Amino acid sequence: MTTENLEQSLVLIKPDALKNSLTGYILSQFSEFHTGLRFAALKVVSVNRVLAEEHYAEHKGKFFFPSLLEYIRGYLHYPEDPRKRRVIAIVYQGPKAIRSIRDICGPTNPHDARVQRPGCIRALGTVVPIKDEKGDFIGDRVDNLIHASANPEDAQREIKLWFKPTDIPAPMRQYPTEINEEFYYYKENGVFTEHRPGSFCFISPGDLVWKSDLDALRQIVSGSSAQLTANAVVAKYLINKESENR
Ligand code: 3AN
Repeated sequence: MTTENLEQSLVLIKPDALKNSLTGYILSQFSEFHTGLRFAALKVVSVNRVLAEEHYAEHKGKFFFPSLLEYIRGYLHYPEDPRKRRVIAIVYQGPKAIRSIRDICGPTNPHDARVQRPGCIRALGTVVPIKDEKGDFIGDRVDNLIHASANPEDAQREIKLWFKPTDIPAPMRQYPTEINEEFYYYKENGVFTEHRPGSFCFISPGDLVWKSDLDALRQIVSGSSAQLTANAVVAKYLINKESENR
């Protein structure tokens, strides 16, 4: 089978799944033996604020957004222990990967999952009431153990958001890359081509980067409108950098 027949999907094993020791169960549900899926990339991530906000950008402004950020960042399941605030991020590759992974996960809401697809992964999830500052109920938080890309466009956006090209073996990379020729620095939601006090260099000449990231960076530094925000490009370079973690 050529790579054109193969889809990729981003899966996140979320903090509630780690807390309940469901990692092995989830990985066996996706096992290549049953599904034909293969690992293209995998890493343990302490989710920084920028990455959480970019991953869930479509939900910004909804009542559950602040709670969703705290959830994916592990603060809800591990309020006392930063060492345990992690997700496992995986790129799977395989035939019809997006549909087959979503089927194994089941519906977004665990209550629906238990009724509609007993035995799916999310049937093991929970629904938790969210209260406002006065203690009044404002809606539910959905702790559904796992994230899986919903369609090919989301998969591409999410894989490029969480992973650098060099996190994925070259024969498995599905999106265009380019060799960068500039120094790019980041500080407080902005990118620059010269060092400024307090900034850090996130890519250097010779680094292999996603072409779409480089297109966006060139547009951002020249002041024109870009397809991606600086934060959407930089989020993956902040992963597991302690100082950027809150
Ligand atoms: P899915 O994860 O099934 O693709 P999305 O992308 O609509 O679902 O939602 C992303 C995450 O946002 C969900 N996994 C869930 O944690 C949370 N979420 C979505 N819709 C709601 C809702 N109506 N109430 C509370 N949380 C929600």
